[in-house]
Amino acid sequence: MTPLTLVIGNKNYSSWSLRAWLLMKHVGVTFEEIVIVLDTPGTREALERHGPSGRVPVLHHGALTVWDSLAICEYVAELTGKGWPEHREARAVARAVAAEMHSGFTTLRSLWPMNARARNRHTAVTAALEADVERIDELWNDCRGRFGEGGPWLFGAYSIADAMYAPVVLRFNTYGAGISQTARWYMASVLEDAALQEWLQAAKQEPWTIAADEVG
Ligand SMILES: N[C@@H](CCC(=O)N[C@@H](CS)C(=O)NCC(=O)O)C(=O)O
Repeated sequence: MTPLTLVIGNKNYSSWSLRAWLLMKHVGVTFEEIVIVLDTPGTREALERHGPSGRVPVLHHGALTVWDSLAICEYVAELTGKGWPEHREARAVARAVAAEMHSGFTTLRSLWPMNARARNRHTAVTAALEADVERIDELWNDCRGRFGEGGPWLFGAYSIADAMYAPVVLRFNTYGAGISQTARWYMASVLEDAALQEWLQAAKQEPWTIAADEVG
């Protein structure tokens, strides 16, 4: 197969990059990665060299460039036949929860930025933040309850939905979200995942800090 190259941001902070990277690890495709250090004077130029949106992640496959984390996951799912649940109803719900993440939870994303290596951070919990946390908790419970049989993931087997919510798990871990037992159990599965552990080890080694994302 034509080689795949995934362009990502700092592993400690780039939540969108993590989604595409994790999915690619889970479906077992081989790819090269290029890390662009975010929040430096050279960042903009480096980002624009790789994709039209000036954002990461970006996937290069031969002459094709795919930007946007969910579009990359979809493309990799088409290449490999892996990534979405097999059953049509489960697949429809998996797409809905992935889309809900992609287009929503803006309060959670802005008040609790992903900071993979940080622990025991505390921030004021606003009503809007609490509502985002509660909705995610409800959603995880619903997926696990209806579709989780047969594996530890939201739809049993690993899917794009799990990749989409992995950065949320890291945020909950950093800022200490109050969540249900099922949600805590799901978080433990995500945190023990070998691919995520590989990402976290690399994040720990990174020398860069983004002050705006050091919260709590
Ligand atoms: N909707 C896009 C969002 C991508 C995005 O916002 N990426 C951030 C990093 S996580 C970025 O590239 N920021 C540019 C910058 O920091 O200069 C996606 O899903 O890929």
